[in-house]
Amino acid sequence: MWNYVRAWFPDTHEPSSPVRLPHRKEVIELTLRKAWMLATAALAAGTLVAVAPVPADDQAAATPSTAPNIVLILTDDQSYESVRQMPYVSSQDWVKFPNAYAENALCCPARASILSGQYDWKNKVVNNSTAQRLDETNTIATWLNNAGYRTALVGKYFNAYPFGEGLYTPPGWDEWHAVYGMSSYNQYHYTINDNGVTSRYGTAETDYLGDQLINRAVDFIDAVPPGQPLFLSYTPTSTHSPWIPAPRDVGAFKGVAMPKYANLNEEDVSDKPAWVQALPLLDLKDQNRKRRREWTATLNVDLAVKEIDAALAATGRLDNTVVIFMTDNGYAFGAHRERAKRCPYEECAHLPFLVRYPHQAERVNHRLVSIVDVASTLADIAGVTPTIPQDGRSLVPLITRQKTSWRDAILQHWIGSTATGGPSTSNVDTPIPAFWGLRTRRYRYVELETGEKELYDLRHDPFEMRNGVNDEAYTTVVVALAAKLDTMKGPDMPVPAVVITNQPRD
Ligand SMILES: [Ca+2]
Ligand SMILES: [Ca+2]
Repeated sequence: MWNYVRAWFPDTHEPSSPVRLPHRKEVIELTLRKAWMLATAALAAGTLVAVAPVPADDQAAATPSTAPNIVLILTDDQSYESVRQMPYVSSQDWVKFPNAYAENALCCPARASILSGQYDWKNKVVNNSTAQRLDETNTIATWLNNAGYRTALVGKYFNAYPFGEGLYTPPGWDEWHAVYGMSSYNQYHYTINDNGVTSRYGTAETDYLGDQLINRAVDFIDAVPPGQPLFLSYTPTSTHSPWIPAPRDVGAFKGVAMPKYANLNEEDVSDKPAWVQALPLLDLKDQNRKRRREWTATLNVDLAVKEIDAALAATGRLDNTVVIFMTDNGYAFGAHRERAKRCPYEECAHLPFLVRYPHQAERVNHRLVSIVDVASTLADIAGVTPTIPQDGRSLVPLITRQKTSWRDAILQHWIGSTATGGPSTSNVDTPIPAFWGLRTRRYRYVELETGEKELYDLRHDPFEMRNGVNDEAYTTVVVALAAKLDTMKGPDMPVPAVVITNQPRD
């Protein structure tokens, strides 16, 4: 993978220059392409006339909406610790949820759970080959759009979008700026669908995808009529392999030592399931190089948050906007010898999860948050009721310090995979058997389809080095967690069958 990346971009990213985050006007001037601007302006004009609830001339007479604006920053494969490397995000006051987890730590299932508020086996998106199963007519986009929100998706939708279906925009989205499939990870040489008009970009510095997405997000915010609440789903891909940073960020972490976590290349895996025991030791220098690239590529998302905030401030919306910053799944970078994601362990399932909410001071909330909570939370903020059953719960009571009961465990699930037949250089094709798991404040408990089980006491073993499922000291704990898992799974779980053939690289 590394050699592939280096060979593909032999010159663009060689120079080392100091980090400099330009003001958004500078970014716009640097990156906006005239042809794209003209096409979008024409489209936007037509679209606005068609869907704006109030004619432009009558806007002054309209009653301004008090519904909060909502910005969902959804990064891709971002490792938990890398958020600390984002200077602007780190400088903001957030309600921080340090115990947030994906149910299924993979792109499409995670994104479908965010859109639907349902577990993967309920919304039927159980891996990256099944995103077309999502009912796109019933998502946070349709709920908020029906409630009067002007909605936009800017970035990645699903890995295989548009599924061979052409230039379609899913229901509920007024503005649609979705990158096409696998091309979206490269940051150059990608195709993007702007409201039905596709553009193909090349290798010029101004083509850098992250900057192009920033421009689209800012343009969207600028164009929403005053008085109409907005919902922006900003879904960049620079934090995903092959971790291509913006030209201005290259070299930002040169010479910086990478963390040495205890579970990197876990030496004794005799306590682990067979799938982990089958993993070879990784080249940690290579893993560190990738982690450093991830940190560097993350800086463009940091810039995006800053520019989106600037646009919200310039349009008078900042004080009435909820911002959620999160990722769809984590990334292992060699923890337990795993290179990527989907694993049940912390590095795969643990999500950065930050909320900036009007009139709420910075603080930490340690409650257990699941990725399925996002949809109910956005609906609650918008004052609408989801029209499909929700597996998640609104986080608003936690954010606004209301007393409420809360869950004591997060459900985890993976449908299982064999070798995918993908590119031999793929770093995501580790075969991982199906499993169900729980994450409580203290424990992780996993049951695999192989019959293997795992228990980690995170209070004493935060790096999950010692599987204690057969330790007599934990017998009572295991019995209780097994019963809890049965309860949370429900009495019957018709997990949709999956035939995995040429699963899209994720
Ligand atoms: Ca992902
Ligand atoms: Ca071990």
